[in-house]
Amino acid sequence: MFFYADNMAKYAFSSQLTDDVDEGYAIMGIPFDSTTSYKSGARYGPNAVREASYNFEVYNLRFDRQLTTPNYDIGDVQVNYGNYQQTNLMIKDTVRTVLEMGLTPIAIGGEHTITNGVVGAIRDYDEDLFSDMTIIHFDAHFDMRDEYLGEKYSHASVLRRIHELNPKEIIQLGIRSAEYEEHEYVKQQENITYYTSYQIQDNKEEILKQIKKIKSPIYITVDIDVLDPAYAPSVGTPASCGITPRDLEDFMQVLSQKNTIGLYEVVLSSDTIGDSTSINAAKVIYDYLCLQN
Ligand SMILES: [Mn+2]
Repeated sequence: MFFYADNMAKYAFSSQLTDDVDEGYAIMGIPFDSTTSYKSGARYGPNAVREASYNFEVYNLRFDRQLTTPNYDIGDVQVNYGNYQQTNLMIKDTVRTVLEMGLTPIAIGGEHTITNGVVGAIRDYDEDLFSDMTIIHFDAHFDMRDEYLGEKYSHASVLRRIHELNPKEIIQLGIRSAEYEEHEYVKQQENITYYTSYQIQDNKEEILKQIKKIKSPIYITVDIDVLDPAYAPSVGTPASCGITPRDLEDFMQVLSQKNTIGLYEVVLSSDTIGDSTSINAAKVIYDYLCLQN
């Protein structure tokens, strides 16, 4: 069932979900922030992204596509602030319902911790699919700490928890900030590959070629702090020397050729209209949907 609070604000290009819908994309906000350690406010992300989407054209010039891909903004998942476990259950239930309807989930956060719920729902729904899945993770950080500030389910350990669920592979893109131990952990794992933002700046074409070779279904998770703070300053833990929105466009173009099971985006935005973080975050979803057309 949907645990959601209806939200008057909808993603600009979305339609009303009706009972006869059995394909397309379900957009949901997950306005949860609880473990954010530096700059909090990720709960405002979903609405900031929706608001920014109103500025976009139906026609996407870069990709020469119209955004006619069916998508439905189902509102916000009900969250229990300060209670990760409870929130996680409500996310899992909502995502499972979406999957059972034949829809692909697109979740807008909210802090990164809740990707556990979205990915966990996919695993519960189809374990074989999950064990064959490649997770594509855009982030300035590995998020691979065993725990952070004594918390196992923290934004800084979310990919570690997902790795423990045994997906086929995790590919991390745009990394440029880490704890020594988590870097050691990542290097020891055969099914984790990472590319720093510096490698992307120097060798983007080569890395895109590697991504093109992926055969398995993919799940995409984007922490918008993968972008340089020049393009996305309103994030929980900003880190210099990030990639550009153009780089992200190029990756989305290649990823659109793959069988995508879901997309999750972590955003933190100010409530100012025209905030660059919200515009660049909304554009990821816009490009993704245009490219599915
Ligand atoms: Mn991050």
